[in-house]
Amino acid sequence: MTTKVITIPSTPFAGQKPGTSGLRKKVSVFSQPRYLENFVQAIFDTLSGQEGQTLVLGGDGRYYNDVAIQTILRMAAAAGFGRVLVGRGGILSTPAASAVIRKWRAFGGIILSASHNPGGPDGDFGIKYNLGNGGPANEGFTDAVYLRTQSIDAYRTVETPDVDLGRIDEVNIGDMCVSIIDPVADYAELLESLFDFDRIAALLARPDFRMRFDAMHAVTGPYAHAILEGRLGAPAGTVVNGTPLPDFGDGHPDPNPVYAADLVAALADAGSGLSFGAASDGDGDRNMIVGRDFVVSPSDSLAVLAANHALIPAYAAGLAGVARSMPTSCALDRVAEALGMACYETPTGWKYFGTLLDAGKATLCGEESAGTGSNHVREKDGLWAVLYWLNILAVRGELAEDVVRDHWRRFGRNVYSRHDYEGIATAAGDRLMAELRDRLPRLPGSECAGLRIKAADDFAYTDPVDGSRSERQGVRIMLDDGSRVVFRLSGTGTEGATLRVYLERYVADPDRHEVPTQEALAPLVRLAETVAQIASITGRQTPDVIS
Ligand code: VG1
Ligand code: CO
Repeated sequence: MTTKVITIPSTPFAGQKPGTSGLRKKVSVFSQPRYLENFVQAIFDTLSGQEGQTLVLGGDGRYYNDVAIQTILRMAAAAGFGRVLVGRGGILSTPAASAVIRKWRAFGGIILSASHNPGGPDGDFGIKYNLGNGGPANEGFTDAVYLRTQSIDAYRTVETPDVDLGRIDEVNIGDMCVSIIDPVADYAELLESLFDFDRIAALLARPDFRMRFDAMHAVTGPYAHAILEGRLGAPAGTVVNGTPLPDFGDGHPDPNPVYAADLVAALADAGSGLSFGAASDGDGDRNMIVGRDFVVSPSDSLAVLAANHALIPAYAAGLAGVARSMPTSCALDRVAEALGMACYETPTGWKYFGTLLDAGKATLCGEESAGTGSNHVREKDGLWAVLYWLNILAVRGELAEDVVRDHWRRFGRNVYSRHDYEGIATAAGDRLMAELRDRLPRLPGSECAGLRIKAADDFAYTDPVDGSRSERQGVRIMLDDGSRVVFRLSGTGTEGATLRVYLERYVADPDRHEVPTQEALAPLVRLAETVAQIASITGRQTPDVIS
């Protein structure tokens, strides 16, 4: 059965430029006629050789997911794909989509998500394309898509009723088969192959160990229910907020101490009886790890995972190397040095880890923004990180806070924090960065807020595998004692600009490891303010989110 392809004339929209992780805009922008269609057509026009191939399609279930999926199914049929694997209900977490692409050797995938950004009619929507390796398309591809959106004059689709995505099934749109798959099964099977599920199950069965996983009303709910409470036998109720809602229950599905304050408070309350807490974000690729009255810094978490790799079945034979994004703390570098492993430093965003993972240069990767992952997929993976932690705790017989404190004793502590100034005027953000960049040549050797600056630059990266170059990836200010302040503008926001200030200071002395983070970093905060003139340029005295 063939269905007639129809060509609908269109004209370009300005600003369809993918950021750190795909194109993210307000729902009101995405739902304009032809907006989504133009972008999807630009992706398909940038591809070649997709005829008869398989596309993976799914999203985090946010508002507009259902509408967008039907549009993309029609356009995929018009573009000549042979098959689309779509998660039941249109659901696929970002790491699960990556796992499905890899397992079924798909040509690529489209993931609908704005990650941790709020959802609902007034919230955000997003879309990104992943390649056949399961990872986000590289900058070369996203630049080409953007270029195409600027000259697009039509999109192609077919006329067909909506596909019922509510049950596992196979239906045809013209010659293209739509396979509606269980969104959890392939992913759960993959995780089970990496970790010691028996030991984790034994830990979860102990009466003195109680865990809470907060799915934040976002996509990990069904995954966490199936894996933690299903396969691993954790008591019912371990997973909270486990039903994905289109507006995330009006919440902000960003697992940090501000937006996951309930979880942090529960773990700080001795009366709760909880010993371990975890959370994930809108699309399931981020993780938060919480001990008793102890929030594990994501940078520390990455370093702990690397240092304990020998305890995990999948990584016991050794890690090829590790990688972190530039603003992520250097705690990982200390582990790599001690264990004699290569450590790579990439720009912000998971797409830069893909070549290192594909080339077998890195096994574990991570970012300060609560994303960690490995070569099992090509995305960061929230539940993977949680299971990795549980596996460590099960083998070591310790709690998360003890594991981290022990890590600090062994490697020293990289005290770390990120300060976000959200929703500042775009012009103010641009001016702040431009003035900082202008000042760069004069900073080395100078003194600022009582601290001597050793070096300062704008981070640039040459991919060691494919030689591609990425410039202007963040201003770094380095001090003599290894402390750093990094400035960059977010590439995932949809309103104004968000300034991120990353602060790091190394503390070797074990007697000073318990110093409160913000207190230890106060001199660097003063330096950041002075050198970047944050208050006078942005009008903000304090950050909106401290993580
Ligand atoms: C942020 C994080 C970055 C992460 C990106 C996507 O980007 O800082 O580390 O890779 O979000 O994560 P930015 O440009 O806003 O700083 V997710 O979970 O939103 O896909
Ligand atoms: Co995310």
